[in-house]
Amino acid sequence: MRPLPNQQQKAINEMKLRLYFGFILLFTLLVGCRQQATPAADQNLDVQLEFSNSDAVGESNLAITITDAQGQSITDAQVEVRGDMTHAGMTPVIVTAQIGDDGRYHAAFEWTMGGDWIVTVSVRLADGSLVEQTFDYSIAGAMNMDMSDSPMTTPEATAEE
Ligand SMILES: [Cu+2]
Repeated sequence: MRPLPNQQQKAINEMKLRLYFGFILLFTLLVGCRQQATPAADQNLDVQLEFSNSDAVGESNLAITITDAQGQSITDAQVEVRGDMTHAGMTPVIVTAQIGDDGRYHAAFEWTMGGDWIVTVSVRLADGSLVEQTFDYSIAGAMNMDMSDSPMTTPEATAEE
């Protein structure tokens, strides 16, 4: 019996195997993340999006209603909302909406700048499939200059003369 070389070889083989499956898993996850989201209409889903404020820069609350072909509300989905401006260089606004007692999904959302926005509602259904619906908004106003949360704004800086 020559235990050492065999065991070493076995250990190496095992490591290779683990790496191999690790890569397969990683690849699957990466592909999974870019999973083909289908338009909501293709799944016979109706996605409605409402904002408390959708015409000016600032804080807003959104509500999403998702209904199936039978008109039943879907309340067990995972819903993410992403706001992108149509011009480059903006950080998207991404929020997760939570289901409420009213059967709608809610989240706080901030229009951080005036201009044209594309809001994408991503719905991960209970069966794992991903459905998307986009909405266009035109927001009035310039960039949000309310920097009250920013450490750059000190009381002295805003003091009046
Ligand atoms: Cu912008």
